[in-house]
Amino acid sequence: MAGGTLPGTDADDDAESDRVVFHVDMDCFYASCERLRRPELDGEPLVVGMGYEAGETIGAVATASYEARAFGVESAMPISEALELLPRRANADPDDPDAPDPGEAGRYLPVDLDFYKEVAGDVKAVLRDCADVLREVSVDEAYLDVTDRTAWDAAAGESAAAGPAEVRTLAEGYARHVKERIEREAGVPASVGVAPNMSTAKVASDADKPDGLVVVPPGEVEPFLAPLPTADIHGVGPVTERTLAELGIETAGDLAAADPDRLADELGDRGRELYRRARGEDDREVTPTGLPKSLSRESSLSATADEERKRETVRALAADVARRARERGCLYRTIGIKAVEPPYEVNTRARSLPGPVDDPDLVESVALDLLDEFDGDRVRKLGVRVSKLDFAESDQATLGGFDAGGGSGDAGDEPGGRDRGTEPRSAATDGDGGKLTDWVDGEPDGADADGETETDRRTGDGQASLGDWS
Ligand code: TTP
Ligand code: MG
Repeated sequence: MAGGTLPGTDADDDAESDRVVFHVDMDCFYASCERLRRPELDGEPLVVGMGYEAGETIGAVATASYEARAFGVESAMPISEALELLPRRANADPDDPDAPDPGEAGRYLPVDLDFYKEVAGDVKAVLRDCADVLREVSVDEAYLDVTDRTAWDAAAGESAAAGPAEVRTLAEGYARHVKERIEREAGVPASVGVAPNMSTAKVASDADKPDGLVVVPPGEVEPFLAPLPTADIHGVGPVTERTLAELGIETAGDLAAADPDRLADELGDRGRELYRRARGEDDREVTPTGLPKSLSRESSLSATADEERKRETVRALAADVARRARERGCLYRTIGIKAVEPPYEVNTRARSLPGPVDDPDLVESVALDLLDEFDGDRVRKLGVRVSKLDFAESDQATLGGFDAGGGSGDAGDEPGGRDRGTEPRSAATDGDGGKLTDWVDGEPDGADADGETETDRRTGDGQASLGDWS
């Protein structure tokens, strides 16, 4: 019977369980992007990270292909440890008796975030096309509300007499379609979790990686979660996991059966939230990705004091940022630059304007003007940012008469000011030691207290601004 409702899923009297939420998480994303442009790396142990180039000593794994994970290599691991587990293929000389066995060696590549963002753009284009509401969480992860595009009904030809877990649903078919489109149009593999709420969809996408498709129909959520270790519940990191273990709570089932007051005593409000998640209760709506607070673009250079090179870079960055602002229909009231001097001295300068503008020439001239302060200085990274954004409809195209030449180095009301701070090091760094701003996942409110977050943690499932500098 086509369109039969699954047993135990009479959604009519429960609007919440009627929702169909997908969580899409790309498989070993940076490594898959590298394979897209170097297909010869398919099937090879591949590590993407930094710190293994000549002269580098510190660095971390950004990601490892599943073949490299079989050797124990994992994200955020120091590169030195990864190299012990999986020697570098370049050192695997068949004529050298002391060299590693080529069959036991891997390829190591540096991070090329710009390229991964391009690929992510292709993925997002598919997702936008397939979702009623799309919430982008990071460069490789998103939630889709597809309730109006599909349903929990059994697919044509499926018998609703089977158990819900066995029946193929329309939702599963749609998820397969989305997965295939991503693979075809962006060229990289994704894992998809399908569930009636966000937190279960998130767990489901992770449950059968890589190339996973796990469907958890309403009515199956609690039994699906129950046997999983608490660490699999979104928001439980190593510290919380230990706290829970001390309470005798090892699985999501234990958590679901625990006393919520006791959990609240130990973990505060998060305790109750995790309790609800373990029971499959999560009524958060999939809301569209929040508007950014700033738009920025930065570019790494091999350290240079060459003025023309620096100015050219800033011009290009300014044009890019201004174009993106215009595309998004947003005005800005602050224009800033960032100049990183080797090794990690981060300088930010910004100037506030009297009013909001959309004026690419002004972005360029203010950015170049701010750059003057670094005349003669060697820089290894430059950035341009517009902030104090205003997305309201407006025709205020330019701000005639603004004196771009005045007050060089005015810190305005931006963070950074004249201080020369040290750039925070993160486990996730781009090829030049800078922070990545785009990949970190959110956890439930307060999860940072767990101490298991990366330096660049963004909270609230991607609510924080895009491209913010710290
Ligand atoms: P993840 O989705 O956590 O990992 P992944 O896509 O590499 O692998 P999986 O198949 O398990 O999803 O992160 C997405 C990208 O973010 C990852 O490819 C590289 C980057 N990243 C870091 O740079 N550092 C980190 O510590 C982690 C976890 C990810
Ligand atoms: Mg991923």
